[in-house]
Amino acid sequence: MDASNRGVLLNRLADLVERDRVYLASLETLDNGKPYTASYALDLALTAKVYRLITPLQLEFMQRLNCKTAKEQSLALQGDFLCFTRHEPVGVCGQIIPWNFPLLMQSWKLGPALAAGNTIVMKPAEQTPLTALHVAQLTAEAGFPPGVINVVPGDGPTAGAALAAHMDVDKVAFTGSTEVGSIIQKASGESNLKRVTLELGGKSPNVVFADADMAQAVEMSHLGLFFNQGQCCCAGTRIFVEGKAYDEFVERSVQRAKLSKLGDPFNMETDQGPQIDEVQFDKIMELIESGRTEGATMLTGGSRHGDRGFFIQPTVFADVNDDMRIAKEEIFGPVMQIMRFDGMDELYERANKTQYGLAASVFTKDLDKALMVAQGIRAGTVWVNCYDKFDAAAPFGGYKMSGFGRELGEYGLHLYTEVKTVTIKVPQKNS
Ligand code: TXE
Repeated sequence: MDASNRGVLLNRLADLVERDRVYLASLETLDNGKPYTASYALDLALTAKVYRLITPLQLEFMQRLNCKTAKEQSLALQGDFLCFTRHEPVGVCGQIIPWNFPLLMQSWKLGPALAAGNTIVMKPAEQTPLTALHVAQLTAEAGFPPGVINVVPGDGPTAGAALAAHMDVDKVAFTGSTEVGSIIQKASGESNLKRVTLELGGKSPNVVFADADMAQAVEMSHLGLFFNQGQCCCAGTRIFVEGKAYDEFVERSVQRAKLSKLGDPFNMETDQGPQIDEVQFDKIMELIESGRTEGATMLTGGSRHGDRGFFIQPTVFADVNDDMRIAKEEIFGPVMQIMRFDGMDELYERANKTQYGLAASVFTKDLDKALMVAQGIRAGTVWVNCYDKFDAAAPFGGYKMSGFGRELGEYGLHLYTEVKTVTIKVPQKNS
């Protein structure tokens, strides 16, 4: 099927996701526990957008590349030869996704892979298979041929590992923990050297300068940490606040955290639902306890909310130092760490002192300073005066142990293609 026809199908899929928006948003909330208002307004809106926007992006990308190669490569090649490159699908792509954004992660993987012409075996997370299965049904309704998209629910160490080790799988795209990312990379090395792209954990620095719009910095930092119950790979979990603004920022952040409403995710007033499961709940509570015993100041939260479900009070720690576990380990829960900094050199060193490099942000009215920080922090994404701004055209992925490869944008499409060079002997070439 050629690229434009694939585009028609992806557009139809976007239409169907929009048609079933209420059903999908309800199913996502039922499965994951995130507030319905967020499922409906954010997850569903962005999911449909990815399926719709990846198509023009991909057509433009293919046209531009093919045009470039026909023109430039033929001329560059010495002697009586013409040369062009084809951008072909990688083949069978295994895609393993996590539970924090089931629909969205599915679209980030399916959209670019299908746009570039691959076939897919996808394994959703064991905690959240429901919406992935409904979308699989929608792909059939949209008209994708049988066998192109296969969604296979199952456990990580069995179904996931089978994909990573399989000799007939040409690529694995994975989003999840850094530990499992290493297992997948190793399985590729020990099987058929399948291509691997990994989007893993993070411990993202969020830098707030004293000259920032403080109301905006507090609100965005709150969102950057507590959104999705704190279960975001790019959560801004290490907040470095410039000395002069430290006390004000801490006080306002605590007030803001206290405003969050926890409870039934189907209640329209709810801001925060339960954590995904007991394993994650226990991990978060244990890290909160470590923050207390290591001497950070806990200003709000710190306990279970209610006695049913895995709800955790929004928690804010101040006076955090870089060596505490809460400053080093990915918590993946509603727990904010605020640290103080004085001076740029100290800032770069401390912000980069992590095995991760997924995202970062900076709040300031001084664009020079913002650009210096954007350059100085080793992370795949830097947001300036905003947080969690995603778009189908903006590539996303990590430095260091946050993984490699990019999803979305032109860079994401590259990673779902192989480049083939075709060289033709001609009788004579003038160039
Ligand atoms: O992740 P796993 P878990 C981080 C976060 C969280 C921690 C553990 O810190 O607390 O990871 O979460 C599949 N071969 N993130 O245990 O196990 C699994 O079935 C192949 C960050 O849920 O990595 C699921 O589909 N696949 C993150 C997916 O991997 C395997 C999102 C993710 O699960 C496998 C989630 C194996 N051996 C957690 N073992 C992010 N980057 O957004 C498991 N899986």
